[in-house]
Amino acid sequence: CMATSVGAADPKGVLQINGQTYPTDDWTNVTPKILSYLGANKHVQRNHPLSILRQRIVNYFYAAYRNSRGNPLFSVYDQLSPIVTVEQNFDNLLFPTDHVSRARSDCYYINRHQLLRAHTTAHQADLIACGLDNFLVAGEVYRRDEIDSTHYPVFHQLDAVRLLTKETLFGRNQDLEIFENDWQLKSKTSAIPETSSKCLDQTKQVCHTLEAVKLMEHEMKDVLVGLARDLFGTQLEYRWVDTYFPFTQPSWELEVLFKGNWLEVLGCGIMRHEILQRSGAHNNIGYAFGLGLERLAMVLFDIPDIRLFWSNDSGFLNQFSEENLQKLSKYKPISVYPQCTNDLSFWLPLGVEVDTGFACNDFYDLVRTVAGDVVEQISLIDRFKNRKTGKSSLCFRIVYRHMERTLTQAEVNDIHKRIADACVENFRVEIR
Ligand code: FA5
Ligand code: MG
Repeated sequence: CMATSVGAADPKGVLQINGQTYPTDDWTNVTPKILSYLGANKHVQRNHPLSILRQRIVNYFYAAYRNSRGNPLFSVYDQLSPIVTVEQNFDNLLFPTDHVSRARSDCYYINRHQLLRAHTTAHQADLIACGLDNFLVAGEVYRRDEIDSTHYPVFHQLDAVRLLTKETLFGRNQDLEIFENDWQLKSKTSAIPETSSKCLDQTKQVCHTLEAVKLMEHEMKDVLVGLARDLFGTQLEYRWVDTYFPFTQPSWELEVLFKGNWLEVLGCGIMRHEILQRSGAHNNIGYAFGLGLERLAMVLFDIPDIRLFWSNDSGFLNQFSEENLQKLSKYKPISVYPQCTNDLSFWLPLGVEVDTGFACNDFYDLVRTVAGDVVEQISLIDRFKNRKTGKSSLCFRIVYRHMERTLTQAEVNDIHKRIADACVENFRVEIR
């Protein structure tokens, strides 16, 4: 019932998505299976753990920031279309043209110009250009990635932007400035010298004053630690880790100590002024952050496997309720069904090299398309080149497990066979 051809779209073809027609080209790599997630909207589904977590975070921001009349300052966008342009996902956010995140092997492209957003930050510049200055964006994002209990090609993010003016940032100290020297006068048109391009650089952007950046950093970190305490409890241990994003500088990740491990919760930073400048917010300074809902929800609800968020099983869904958002219930496994492991080895076509000529992500996508969610994990366990024949061999270990029942060996063998056949057809390999 599912198409088995992955990434090899008809160059003259089109894709129909929600009644809209999109041209495909040699960049198209979105699969029918992936497209089936559009509109699932788990983050707004009643009583779904992702929706409960989203509401908790939104409520925290509503309470943390109010205007003089007592109304929430932040507005929320949680139903924006995940189909975005390369400009929205990358260019507007100042990703260098050769940045690795743009690769076909990492994103789901509809064609050369459009893709399924890889982060909810893709909407940032547009919303600022609309005149918004305090907003949250929640939705699902799509990334081609490895397969295990914490990675899934579709997961959910929540992003935030807060812009301040000189008046809101400095209050009574209006003799302070956001911008160095005459930057404010020039900043509508002049190019901002780049202080960093692709590497870690924790210095402030040259256009900002140190006092503006320090105040922003302080407010942002305060509010984010407050959020982490609201979710994990006031006793929480946390740390800030320096990091790099193309669209913020300086940038940090917040990590929290949970059951003995440091867990990355979110990325954040002072927004690159060029983004604000291009979106008509040249008088503002802003902070932004983005967090992953699944990763937090797995910890907060004790959910052991990321696939459970897609379960329609009432045994799973009935365990959660949004009646009392302050009380997060822990997940109780219904039962654990056995795993079934099968290896798949094949020879690559002559001339295709093991390390350069074969993208494992293509294989993972093909497996997802053919087998769906019964595949729990895939690992590359062996690769070598036969000196005599010149052919290269790969061996993948595939772990099968159904979330709701026991799979029979015959069923697993049948799925395994279909994966092998699809590999022969799509990659012209020879099963060993
Ligand atoms: C981003 O996506 C940035 N757009 C976040 C950001 C926004 C930074 C605004 C600064 C300003 P990153 O790829 O690290 O960054 O993902 C952000 C969060 O999403 C991570 O902290 C993590 O919580 C979650 N996340 C990332 N990858 C995965 C994954 N494969 N599975 C589950 N959660 C993930
Ligand atoms: Mg990260």
